[in-house]
Amino acid sequence: MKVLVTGAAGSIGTVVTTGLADRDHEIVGFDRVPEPEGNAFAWFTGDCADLDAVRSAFADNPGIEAVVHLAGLPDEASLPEEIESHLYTTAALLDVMRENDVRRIVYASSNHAVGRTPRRDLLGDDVLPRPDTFYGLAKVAAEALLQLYVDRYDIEAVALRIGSFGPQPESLRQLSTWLSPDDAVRLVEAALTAPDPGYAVVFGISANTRAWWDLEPGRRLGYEPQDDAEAYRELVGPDEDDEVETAYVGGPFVLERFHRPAF
Ligand code: 15L
Repeated sequence: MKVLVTGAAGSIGTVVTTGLADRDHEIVGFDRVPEPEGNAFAWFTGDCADLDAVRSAFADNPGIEAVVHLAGLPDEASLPEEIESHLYTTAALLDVMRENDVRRIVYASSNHAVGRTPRRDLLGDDVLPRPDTFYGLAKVAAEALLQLYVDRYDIEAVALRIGSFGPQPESLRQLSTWLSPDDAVRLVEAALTAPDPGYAVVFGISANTRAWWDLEPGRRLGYEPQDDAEAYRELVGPDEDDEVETAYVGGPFVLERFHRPAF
């Protein structure tokens, strides 16, 4: 499948582009940073909040069949910055997908879309939006936009509410929320190739023994995670922040130090 991947130079983007290319997908990387040295696939340098840049990326790379949208601020910023980074980029991609008859988009949403939800047993894909930050709020808005385009047009969208992506879990909370690099590739490939997902929400975590989120909706799309954060439990020492980090889904993002004026 020929796939445009935004945020291709980022930490998750680097892993996902390499992993998808290894699985015989044809990658077009899209990022604000120039093509990295030694890059092995097509590259477009631009900002995906810029409609003209997105149009050029598609025009320069005919035959794109799907979009994986990973670009965006990874942390809290002002409301306008978050809205541009997550909502406007998604809107530009969706409109240009429609212009080019591209149907499938896989979106890197975040657990912070529901981050203010108090921790209880397993959360399913039906949990109501409850952002913990403007970052989480912009993810909610982008998810809603995807739903709107699926309902209105011939678009299929899978929103991945990613937990804590990284080489290994680094806190007690991350023993529950970790998404390993290999599972990230499995997750994105499943979301790209699942038949008829309509609009689907999937929590992006590995097969963690202490998972906070139900893996069943992902399994229904063909996502079979192989890693478990528990393998690293000896490396994660007790920390004074553990209690607050595990009280809410969004962990540290609920803390007062993340509060800021909207503008
Ligand atoms: C995210 O969505 C953030 O991009 C990342 O910085 C972490 O906070 C992660 O979630 C997490 O919840 O661990």
